[in-house]
Parts: sequence; C-alpha cells; structure tokens
Amino acid sequence: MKTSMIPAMCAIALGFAASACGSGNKASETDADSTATPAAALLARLTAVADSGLVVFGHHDDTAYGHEWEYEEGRSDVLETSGKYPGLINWDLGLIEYGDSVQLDGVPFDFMREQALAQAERGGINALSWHPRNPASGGDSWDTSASPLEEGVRPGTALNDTLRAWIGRAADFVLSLQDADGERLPVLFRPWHEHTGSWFWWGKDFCTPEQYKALWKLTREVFDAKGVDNVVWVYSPDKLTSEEEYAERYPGDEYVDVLGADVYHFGGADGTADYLTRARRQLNGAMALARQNGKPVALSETGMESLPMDDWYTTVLLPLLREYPVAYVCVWRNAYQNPTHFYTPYKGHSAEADFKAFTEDGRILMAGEF
Ligand code: BMA
Repeated sequence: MKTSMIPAMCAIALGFAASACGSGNKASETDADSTATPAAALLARLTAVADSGLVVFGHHDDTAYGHEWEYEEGRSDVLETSGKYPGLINWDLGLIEYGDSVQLDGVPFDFMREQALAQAERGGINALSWHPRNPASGGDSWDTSASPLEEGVRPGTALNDTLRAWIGRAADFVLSLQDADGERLPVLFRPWHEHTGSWFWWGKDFCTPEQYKALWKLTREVFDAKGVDNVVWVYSPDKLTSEEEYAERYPGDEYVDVLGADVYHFGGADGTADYLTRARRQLNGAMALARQNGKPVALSETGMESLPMDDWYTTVLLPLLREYPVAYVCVWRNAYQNPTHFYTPYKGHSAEADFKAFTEDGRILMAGEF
C-alpha cells in the first residue's frame, strides 16, 4: 500500500481531515513511497492495521523466557496457551548504554538480535523500550537521587557527552538488527517512556517540559547522524492528571510516529473501574492529539500482574480495545525468576482459556495474521 493513501485513510478512521500520518520519519520517506525505508514500511503497516479496526497483540520478552523457564528454543508462554506467537514482541535495551552484552533482565543482546529476526520471519513485528541507568548517580532508571537533564541536554557538558555516547550505543544496536541479506529490520522504539510519572530519572519531577523535549531532540540527532532508518518512534506517557497533560511534554510531530499510552491494572477486580478511568484519560489524550496530526495510537504497555481475574483479557482489555482504534497493545513480561510477575497466563494457569478466546477474537492479530 502506498503511504500517499494513508492520510486519507487516517482521516476516515479518525473522522476528520488529517494533515499527515507519519512525519516523525521524514515526509519524503513516508509520503512518497511506503517502502522507501524499513521504518516507513512498518509505519504504513501499523497504520493500515489501525485503520482496519484491528489490533496487534504484543508481549515483552516473549521468546526469551516465561513462567518458570528460560532460553528454550522456540518456546513462548503465549504460543503454549494460544497456539500462536504474539504479533509483536517488545525487548528492552537497558544496559546497552554501558556496552554490556546482557541487558538488565538477563537477556543477551546477541540472543535478542536472533529472536528479533525470528519474530520478523514469522510475520511479527518487534518493539524496543529502554531502561538506561542514571548517568548522574550511576544508579538504575529508578534512581531519582540525581537529576542529570538540566546539564545533560546542554551541549558541551560532561553529561551531554555521556548521554550522546549512550544514545549512540542504542542506535548501533538498532542498526545491527538485520536479516540474512543485511537488510535492516524495522522496529518500534519507545525511549524516555512513562515520563509523566516520577519513577524514572527522566520523569516529570526531575526535568522541565523543555528539558524533556530536548532529550528527545538529542536522541533523534544522534540516531539521524548515524543514519538510522529503521525506527518508528513511539511517545508513551503514563499517569495523567488530565487528558490535556498527554501533550504537555510532546516533543513535536517531527520526532514521533506513534502516540502510545502505558497504563496498568492494579487492585484485582476491584481496580477495574480505576484502570478504565486512567486508560480512557490517556487514550482520550492520545486520540485528541491524533485528531490533529493523524498519527496512529497504541496501548504501548498494559496488563494485570499475576492475572487474579481469569477473564481479564475478554472482559476488561477486549472491550477497551473496542472503544479505541489502537494499532497495537503490549503486555509486560512473564519473569522466570519471579513466579508472580507475569501478565499472560502460562500453560495450566486458570486464565488460559480466556486468553485463548481473546487471541481468537476477530480484532486481535498474532504473528503471521497481518
Ligand atoms: C519492570 C519489572 C522489572 C524489570 C523492569 C525492566 O516492570 O518487570 O522486573 O527489571 O521492568 O524490564
């Protein structure tokens, strides 16, 4: 499909005249020819999914490990419970900034590269998040004892040099995602996520809106200088006090391709109303911006840890997806070292049948189905 069709299709889906559907990637790459770059092709594919009212289902670290297993060839909790691999697999780049060979939850970057290729070959897509360490304190992403961004976004400073080097290592990894012919694999990249909360060092209490936007610009500057053409950029606020806050720290249409939202369900069945209130606030905020810029919307991270509700997928998530035309939804990981930290059921879990029914719903796309 030619991307020249996309603005019109977005306008139909969103019920208004969209100006453009994807200028985070250069207009010449998206408007003239949807396959001019790997990123343009992925963006066109996702936009077509959203415009058709369908949703790609994703799971973090899906083929690396699952509930009580790790690194077993071809294994996946989603495959074992639904019969299919997820349409999207998210991977996290935490510790790439140090040049480490293994990321923060133990996944070797070489293994991630192989698994990303396997996911692409089965017709699925890949996404990347990043939990980098705090360059001012040496602590992890959650260490907010020092705020590096006031200095970090100013060129010529030591922290700016560090951030540039770190972002450069992330860009090098992204460039290394290739198929056997050396063609780069397109990926969704969602840096500096959940910045409307204050649990990461780039969060709301630790930088001004201008500093946060400058961090995105710096990130793009480094990626662009390295010639990265396989990234679809995703912006993903978490908690909001109002729908309007969604756009408060938005870096600009030229830096972003997909309008994401991260929102989790807490408190079991009693927390359902609260989850839906927060999810609607975020998705309404994203949709309001999408009505202006025509970009696709995604539920970039969600889930209910341990699935205390057996029917969460069909009675909470699926109805929410019917309300909002998101391109994809991604749930978080099934940790092998922590038996209660899982977001999809595993073989034998009481939510298995409900999850299978969810994946078989006509709207939900698994690998090979789109
Ligand atoms: C969190 C948890 C942690 C993990 C981190 C980064 O939500 O899953 O165990 O280290 O994400 O992946």
